[in-house]
Amino acid sequence: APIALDEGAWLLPGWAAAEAGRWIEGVRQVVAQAPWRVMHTPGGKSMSVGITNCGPWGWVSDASGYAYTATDPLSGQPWPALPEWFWTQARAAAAAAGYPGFAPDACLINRYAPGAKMSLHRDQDETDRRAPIVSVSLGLPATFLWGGLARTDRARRMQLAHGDVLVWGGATRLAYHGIHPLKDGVHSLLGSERWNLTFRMARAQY
Ligand code: MD5
Ligand code: FE
Repeated sequence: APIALDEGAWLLPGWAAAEAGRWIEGVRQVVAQAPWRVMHTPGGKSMSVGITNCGPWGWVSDASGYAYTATDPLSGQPWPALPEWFWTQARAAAAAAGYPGFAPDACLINRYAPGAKMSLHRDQDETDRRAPIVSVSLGLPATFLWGGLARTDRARRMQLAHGDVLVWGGATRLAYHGIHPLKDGVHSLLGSERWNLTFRMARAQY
């Protein structure tokens, strides 16, 4: 059953764990077409996570800023298709959290190795912020940092484990959040890695 974290934010503990193999297979298919790459912040720093995308739109970051693009800048080809399994599962997770009709057109995939982190930020490159974001965590656990609508609001900490699914909507949709440097460890399916998939409605109307 979903656990309410905050106004509009829900945790579905272990929701994706039973079918982790299908999730992992889907990511491997995506990576075969659009390999993990390091992106750079507009400020010129390289991000510590490996990133790829699937679906009609993919999130990219470079010296000119953040954007959703229809093609992979590495290949010039469209981003790999969103596996049907991903789409139906993300839609079902959103519905379970009270957001029926979620129709993701973008899936950003992050790969964390030990030490990789994500600094405090907001996800605000999507056109229609009424749509939630669905986040699926696989592999090693991570400490998730989750603040308020202002960067200076005190951040709470929460452990995200393999298979956990989060749905961020409503008032939390634009909250600041981040991931602490990943602790070393070994996961039975992903070894020393953590993967996170975020399903977004980048351009579609919710
Ligand atoms: C991660 N990814 O674990 C996280 C999980 C990203 C990102 O932050 O942008 O790729 S997604 C957590 C999230 C999404 C939308 C809103 C909120 C959290 N929030 O309000 O806290 O790699
Ligand atoms: Fe984010």
